[in-house]
Amino acid sequence: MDEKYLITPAPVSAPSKNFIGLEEEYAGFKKSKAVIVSVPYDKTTTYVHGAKNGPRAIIDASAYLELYDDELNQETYRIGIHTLPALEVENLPSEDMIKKVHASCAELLKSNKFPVMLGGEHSLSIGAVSALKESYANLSVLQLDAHNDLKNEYFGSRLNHGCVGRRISEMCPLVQAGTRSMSKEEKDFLAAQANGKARAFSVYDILEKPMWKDELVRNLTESVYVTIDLDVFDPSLVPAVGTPEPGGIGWYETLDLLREVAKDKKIVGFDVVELCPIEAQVASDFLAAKLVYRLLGYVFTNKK
Ligand SMILES: [Mn+2]
Repeated sequence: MDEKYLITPAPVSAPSKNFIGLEEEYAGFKKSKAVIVSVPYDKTTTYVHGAKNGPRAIIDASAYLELYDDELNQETYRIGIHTLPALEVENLPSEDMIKKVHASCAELLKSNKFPVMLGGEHSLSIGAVSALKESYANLSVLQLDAHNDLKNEYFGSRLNHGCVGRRISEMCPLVQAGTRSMSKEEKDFLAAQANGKARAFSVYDILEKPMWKDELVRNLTESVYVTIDLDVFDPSLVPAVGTPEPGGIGWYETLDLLREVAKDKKIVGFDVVELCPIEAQVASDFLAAKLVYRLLGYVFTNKK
């Protein structure tokens, strides 16, 4: 075969530094309601490395999204979406990365901005949640993830991506969905939480309990931070993650859940994490970008 057919074509235009390629009119900080914070970090990754390239890939892919959202019949970008330069965290120890995320998030909340964090590995959520907790006393967290991440310590660190759920549950109520992989320690921790701070709706609940979504929403408080580990999706849909798990949920199921939560609760920020881009496999990057834009749409529907 002619060699040229084996080469991935380069994108036709240079990628924008702004999410969804927005022009300054809608991307300036002052007028923007939402702000994108990139956290290119993957120091505690345990399987496939490369999540530090996730934020860049999401922003690059977002340039190819339609500005008009055909599900919501609205042009969500009109709320203003500012894209900050990526946080300089790549070589920091986890605790310093988390401190930087906390500071950035707290700063945005002070300016009345809606924070959207792009990962990077999941531990960044600890910094975001701790900042939001200072502004919203009645905060709870919805975690979409294949993994419960409830280990007290993993590979010698309490701030490993496998511990993020556990750390969040120490700050506020935690509700998980789409989980399908845990250790015995995590199982025991969850079982001891009958009236406690962590609740998981596994893929088995989703498959077997028709009312799982209502129950999930009831377990959330009024203000909700959403953290989406992209491995919650089935790996046939999103193969570009560091720790793929078979049997994940689909695009429409995920949107149904997020739409419902956005309708009933006040979503006060979210993150999309663990994208570990695979060269020439842009479907994962594009899904992540579209998910960010759609979720912003749900949050700001009729609130333009
Ligand atoms: Mn995960």
